[in-house]
Amino acid sequence: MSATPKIEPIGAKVPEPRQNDPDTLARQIVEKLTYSICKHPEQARKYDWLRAVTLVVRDRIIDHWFPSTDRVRDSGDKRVYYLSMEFLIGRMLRDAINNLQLTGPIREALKRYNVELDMVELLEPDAALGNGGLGRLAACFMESMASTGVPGVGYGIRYVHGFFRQEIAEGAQVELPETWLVHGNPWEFERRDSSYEIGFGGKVLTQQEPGKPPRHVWRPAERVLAVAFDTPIVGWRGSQVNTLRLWSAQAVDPILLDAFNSGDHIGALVESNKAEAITRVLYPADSHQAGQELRLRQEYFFSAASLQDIIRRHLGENDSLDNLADKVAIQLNDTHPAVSVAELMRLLVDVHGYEWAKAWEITRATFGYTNHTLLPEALEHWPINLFERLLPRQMQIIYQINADVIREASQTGFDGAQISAISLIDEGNGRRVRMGQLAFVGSHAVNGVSALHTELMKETVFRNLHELYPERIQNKTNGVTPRRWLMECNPGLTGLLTEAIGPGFLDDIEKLRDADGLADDAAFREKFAAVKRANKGRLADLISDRLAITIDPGAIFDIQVKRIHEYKRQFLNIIEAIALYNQIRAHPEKDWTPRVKIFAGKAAPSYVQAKEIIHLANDVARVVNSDPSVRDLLKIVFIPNYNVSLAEIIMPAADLSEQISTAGLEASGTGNMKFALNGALTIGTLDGANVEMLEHLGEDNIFIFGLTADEVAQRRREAHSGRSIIDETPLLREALDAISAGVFAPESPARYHSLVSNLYNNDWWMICADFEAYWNTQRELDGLFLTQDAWQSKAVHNTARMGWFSSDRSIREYAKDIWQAGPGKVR
Ligand code: GL7
Ligand code: PLP
Repeated sequence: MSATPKIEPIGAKVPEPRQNDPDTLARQIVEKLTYSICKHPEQARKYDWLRAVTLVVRDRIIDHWFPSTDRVRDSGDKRVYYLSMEFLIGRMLRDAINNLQLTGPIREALKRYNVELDMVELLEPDAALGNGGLGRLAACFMESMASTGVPGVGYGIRYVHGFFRQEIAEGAQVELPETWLVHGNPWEFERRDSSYEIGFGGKVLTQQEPGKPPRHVWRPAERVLAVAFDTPIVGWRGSQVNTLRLWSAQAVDPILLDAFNSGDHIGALVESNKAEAITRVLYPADSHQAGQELRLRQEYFFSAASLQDIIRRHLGENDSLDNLADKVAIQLNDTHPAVSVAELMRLLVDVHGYEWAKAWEITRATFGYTNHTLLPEALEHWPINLFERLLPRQMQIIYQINADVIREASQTGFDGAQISAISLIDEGNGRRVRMGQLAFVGSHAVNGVSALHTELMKETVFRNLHELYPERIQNKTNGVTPRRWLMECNPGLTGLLTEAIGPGFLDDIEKLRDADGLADDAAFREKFAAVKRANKGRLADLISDRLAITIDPGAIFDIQVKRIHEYKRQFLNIIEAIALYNQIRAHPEKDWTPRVKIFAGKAAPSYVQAKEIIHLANDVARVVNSDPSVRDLLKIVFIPNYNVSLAEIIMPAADLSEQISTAGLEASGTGNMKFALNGALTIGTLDGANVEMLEHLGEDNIFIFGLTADEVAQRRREAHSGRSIIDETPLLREALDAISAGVFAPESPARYHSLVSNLYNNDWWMICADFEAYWNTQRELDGLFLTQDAWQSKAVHNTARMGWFSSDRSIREYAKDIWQAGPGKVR
């Protein structure tokens, strides 16, 4: 018998470090084309190049991914799990190439085949698994955790259809399905070995043994499978690669074979369709609760899968769950994953046999909760009967938590009104579970996302809970990643800054401060303005290609891009545009500063007023843009389908950023930060993070107007309406009259009657109240733009002073104050 050949133990061979020179990269790209895509370079189509380049980059990420994962496991360091229903990532290739610093060599390698890297990058679909600010923040946080060395794992949902594609037809929004996965997704790895059963419905069995607390066993009526898909998130300079794990729902039995064989071909697939529906689409509701059963299923599905995964990993490395909170921090991104609090209690008590009090201690020490909005319509609460039917054991647990909290409150001397305010059950509204209260009591730290928002949390929605647990609320002001939102989207400015202050700011964005003095340097200002001008040219080209509207890059680019919402007040901006239009026509002899007003943003499909606002913007644009009497002094543009990739072109091209929400209602904003970082001046209210921007920028470098949050609250208490203001403000009255008279919608003059009558009767969003201050500030900005030196000097100060608003800073604060993970170890 011949001897068995000796097999090298797995892992004995570490791959040679890869070379990153253009020759090697070119060879490897062709290798991928040949062996992974099966094409000759001569035959390769555009998408083949995208795939080949992605695979080459991916190999290099994997080289960093293994050691990152091993390092965390071997060190026993605490891991941070970021649970979020949304990750609005956008394209990934440019980010990965930038962070691995391969831009130059890959560009060079592709040139050998006459292929442009920029063209290839633009083919990638946006991963739009989020609605807006909240989801985009989660994406910035994932990148910053990798860049600052926090061992973070993101958990979310792998929606087949992300945020809908918006088209504008005859001025109105049309929603179309988004299909980011049609060309496959080379970034993700399906992990069938990490799949879990998730239950719904059924009943709870209670076993009572004498002298012992009752034991509860949940017997779900339905089960679906959660299957993991992993995407690597590579940090700056490739230092660390973290994992984004997204769950996909599948049926436990993919087909009911008996039904199929007996001829019921559709019935055979019913289970499978029902299961897959859970992760089919992202709910397009931003800042208001979707309120449907499928949404609650989504929330529980991804929370339960993530917790099972976390516990399995923990028990693979530790003897018990006793030390869970020492090794694991779980951050709840808004209340969407708040059911996790009840689910972890269920796992600890029912499955792992912990006593209630001990389980509660572990749970509270493990969770942190971030609140992202105070808008009442956004606060999640579920009807008790729905909750009970879908999650019967979790409902029992919530009742028990509630009883404990109420007991504690009574002992503290809370009265009936205070107790009903903190109760997890809303008794006044058809009996509902309040998810904000559940997240609050189940977490050791609760945070707001800007200083103002955090103070308002203490005074409003969580007033009584704050009184009961006064140490729990803290502030963590949002931030944005400077890699995507400066280096990648604005290479011109990045190059100029590197030349002027050296490359130090690339590793520590707060070093941008070194550029502050350059605001007084005329030669620098000129170069700064030239970069802006080139970026405006790029946006003007996009607008000309997509909309056949010609705009002048010499005009002020005045931009408001964000979700369309009444509180964000796009309507105020449009009314100001109409008033300006009227004035230009009435006084053609005046020295008007040319302006292009640019809008973009999606409305939730069921949000009637938001859709009317989009329609109005488009109607006004049509009339103004075709009126020869305003010449090039005013243009209005609505760019359809706002998404991350469009934002990357828009942010660097803005002169003026519109952050004009009704004070007290925008929790933070992050678009405001991206604009200012790229040298736009802000016109804004004292709301969200604008307040802190004012502190960092200085009052000469930001244009604040309007009512404060306190004044808004006061007016609302006084039942303010717009009527008298409209009567006394001719500019405003004439603009509203024009809308009401159908000047912008001659085919349907009544189209905007309800929008306008709301201003007369109520003015809930303080549009009339703030109109005059807004108008005056805009005219001040007109004057400033004519003195370019002064404008550009302020613009330079904006870029130089925005470093603090980096998500690296936010993440370091979370790591230190909430997660107790990685500080000291945070690079
Ligand atoms: C939001 C806030 O509205 C927004 O101001 C904030 O910047 C963002 C991230 O913290 O969170 N809250 C919310 O529900 N959505 C947001 O964008 C949808
Ligand atoms: N949507 C997209 C695509 C974004 O890039 C951003 C932030 O830049 C937002 C929404 C949030 O914008 P805002 O903070 O202005 O609401």
